[in-house]
Amino acid sequence: DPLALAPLVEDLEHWRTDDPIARSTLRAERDRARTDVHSPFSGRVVGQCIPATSRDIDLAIARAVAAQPTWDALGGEARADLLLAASDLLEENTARLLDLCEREAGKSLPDAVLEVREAVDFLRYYACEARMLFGAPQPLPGPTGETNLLRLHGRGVFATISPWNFPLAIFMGPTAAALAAGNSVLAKPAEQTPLIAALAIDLCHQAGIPTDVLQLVPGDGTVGAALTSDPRIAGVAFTGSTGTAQKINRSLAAREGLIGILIAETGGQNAMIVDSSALPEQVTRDVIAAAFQSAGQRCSALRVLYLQEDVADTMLTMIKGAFRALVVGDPVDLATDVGPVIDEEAKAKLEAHVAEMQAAGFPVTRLPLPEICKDGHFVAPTIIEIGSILDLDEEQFGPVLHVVRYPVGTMRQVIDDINATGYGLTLGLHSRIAETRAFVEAHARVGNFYVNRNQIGAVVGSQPFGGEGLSGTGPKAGGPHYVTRFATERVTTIDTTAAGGNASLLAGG
Ligand code: UN1
Repeated sequence: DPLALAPLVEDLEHWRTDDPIARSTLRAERDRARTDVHSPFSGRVVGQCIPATSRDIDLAIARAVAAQPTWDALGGEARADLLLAASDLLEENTARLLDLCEREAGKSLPDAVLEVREAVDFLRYYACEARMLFGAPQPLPGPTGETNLLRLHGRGVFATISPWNFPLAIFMGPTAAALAAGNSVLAKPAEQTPLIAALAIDLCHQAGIPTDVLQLVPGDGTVGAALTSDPRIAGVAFTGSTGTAQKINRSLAAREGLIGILIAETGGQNAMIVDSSALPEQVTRDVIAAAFQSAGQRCSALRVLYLQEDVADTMLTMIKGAFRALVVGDPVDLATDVGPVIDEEAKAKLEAHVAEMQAAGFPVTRLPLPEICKDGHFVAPTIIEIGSILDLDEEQFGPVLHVVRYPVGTMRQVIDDINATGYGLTLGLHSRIAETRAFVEAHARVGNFYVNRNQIGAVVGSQPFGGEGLSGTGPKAGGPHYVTRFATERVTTIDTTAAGGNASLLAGG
């Protein structure tokens, strides 16, 4: 497939080597290392990827280090212009991006549309931040006879390591933020979704972002490990599992050299609490969306639904009715609600969980899978009734919803149990009682609290997204404190009395 293959192969070419003999050896090596990228729906080959070798990574870092000071010195205005140009090009190429999102990541069309929208929004939001925060220095108050100026600068080279479940939005988001702040970036897409990432990087280069400032480094976990253990990397922005974030943290800490920073957005064990004042139709709609949209493959997705005991039967009957109407199938088909999960490993893990819960005696309801699903990595949407969130040991990243019934008057216990998981990403509440809302808001340790709506689909700029505890380091993506975390602060203090009291002479420029 030339569409999917071209950008990746061509893009990698230019940072290999200028020596023709070494080049042909590398080309041969590289051809041997080619890996196929498969569709999660059909298993067919969508394109190919050539993973970065350790030599590629070494060269890429050297180039990124050399290019960074010029990029930083360009200033926020100029960087914003380039990021905005990139956002326009992404938007113009929506059709190509949607196509890859569906075929490479198995996303449904509505999900793919939102994905492209979010990537464009991230670029524009961080461009505006670059303009506001990385322009003129900020004067700070001080004693008479002194001028103090605060400037923000890039930290150096950032590695952005992104997940397959948002192969464009969360690939572009942290990358755009790091660029906005004046860093050069080595962007490592998820091993399963390098093709859409390659196209996005190509579009950024076409928009004028220099090729040494932004480089694609595709590959598996060994590529990520090579990046995070390199002492020239100033920071890592990672989205993925809590376990991998902990590994990256150790890898950064073990290096001799820069004290690197980690910005991590990780997993969740997200709950929704529904009391007897909630509207059943609204609850049904929001539960179905939050648990099963994107085949449950969002870190924001609903995993454990807490239903107040006295309304639980009614609610569950309605939810199961809507659940049975879900269409599982080809993500390209407009009627499809639930597509495949990303790969065989993800499927096996989810199936093992369902089997284990069944064996433990928890009631399990599953949808039958239609014939069209036979070649793909499909997991039948599943509802499992359990006793408490603490019956679960880890996040299940797929279309599996757990349901708990809680007695009236035990809200404190419910919140304590949710907090006891150690995660703190999203929490939903369906209640029309203001005191209940205030109580949950005061006691739940979560990053994003959603009341009387579903808990997925955070909007850039309006709902900055990210968790606490095991769910991540913050700051929240798409929020006002994000870009500054990618920057260092420098303060210039000038004694204006020593210079004859002429503050303007020194402070200018
Ligand atoms: C993720 O799944 O890695 O709000 C996080 C949402 C998305 C979640 C992204 N922004 O549903």
